[in-house]
Amino acid sequence: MDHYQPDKTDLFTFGLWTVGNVGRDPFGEAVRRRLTPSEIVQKLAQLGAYGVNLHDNDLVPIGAPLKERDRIVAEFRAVLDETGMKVAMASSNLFFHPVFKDGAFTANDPKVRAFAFQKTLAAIDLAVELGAATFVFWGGREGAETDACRDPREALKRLRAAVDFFCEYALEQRYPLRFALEAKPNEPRGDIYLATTGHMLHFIETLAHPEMVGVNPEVAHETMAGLSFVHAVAQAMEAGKLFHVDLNAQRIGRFDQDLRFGSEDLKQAFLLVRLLEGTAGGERYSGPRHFDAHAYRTEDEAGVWEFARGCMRTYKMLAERARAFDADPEVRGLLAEQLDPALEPLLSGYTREKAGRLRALALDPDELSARGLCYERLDQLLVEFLLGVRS
Ligand code: GLT
Ligand code: MN
Ligand code: MN
Repeated sequence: MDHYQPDKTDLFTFGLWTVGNVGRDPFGEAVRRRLTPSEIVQKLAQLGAYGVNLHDNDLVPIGAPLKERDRIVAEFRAVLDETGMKVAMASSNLFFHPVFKDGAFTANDPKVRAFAFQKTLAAIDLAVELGAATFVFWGGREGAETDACRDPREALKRLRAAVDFFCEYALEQRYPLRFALEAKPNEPRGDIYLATTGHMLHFIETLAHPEMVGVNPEVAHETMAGLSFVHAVAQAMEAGKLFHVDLNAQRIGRFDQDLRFGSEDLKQAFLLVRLLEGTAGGERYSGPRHFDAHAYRTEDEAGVWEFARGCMRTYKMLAERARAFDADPEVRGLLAEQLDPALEPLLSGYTREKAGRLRALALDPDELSARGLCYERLDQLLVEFLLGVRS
């Protein structure tokens, strides 16, 4: 039996736009034919995925008459039922059509904003109809090339008004839906508002219904900003806000590469999977593992499926490596050495008595700093586990 063969319990998902990517870039045309949503669902089911994610227009063309929409949705539902595949997440495409060139919810023209609201209301209905539990907002066009065009504070107010509006709508309709905000620092806009997951986490606390809204961090986006993705995800998890996650790979300082999961910076990928799987003891992330990535432009259709297999296989290999690492007696010993359980209770929950006891402790900073922490050894062990030299 192949240890790394995925199945539905792994909760692996792909956006229709990920394996469906035709390889178009700013310098060249499509290199692959467009796969139909049904083809994608069928093939991913064979490969062991749990489900798919979609934008409204990945399924229903923009402006399609209602009858046409209903026919497409019914056909798609039939393929989902036949394959047992789920729609885990859905979204509204608020970036592709030229109408969104100045943003969607932040556009200066209120008619453009109204169109974005109209489109999103319909996309939310579609998401619920297809059984999606999470609705993502990725505001790719919510930004500016020149900040002379609007006060960024006004943009934030408009974004807040929009998210509040859709929360109210979901509540009124009794939709079992949660919203997840996805940050990105730039591309396609010169600067995108709320550039990182940290920005999003603060923004959420300013909303009317913060409990309905979480984040959807993406490896590539945080890495583009030169930040630690692991720290961003950890902050979201600790706040109970990791509603969804976009996995891919990215080299720092580049355009949004959306590469196959684990294909760059394997060490960060290892630490990320370790965090999500909770192998070091923290709470495990229980949501879908979404690969928001696409195959190299060099690939034909077979290469696309190789890419999809690779994302899932690498995740499972890293999970296995992380479990082995965290079960290793030497690793555990090195981590445990740092701890002093007797002292911990003094370091949280202020009381006057605790403050007094802290003051009375004999702590010699020179003595404390003389001690080596063995992190070189710890990290070398990590590398040896990662390379499979130690198991
Ligand atoms: C787009 C973007 C992704 C987002 C998608 C959701 S669309 O492909 O690059 O990062 O997650 O809207
Ligand atoms: Mn994404
Ligand atoms: Mn991306």
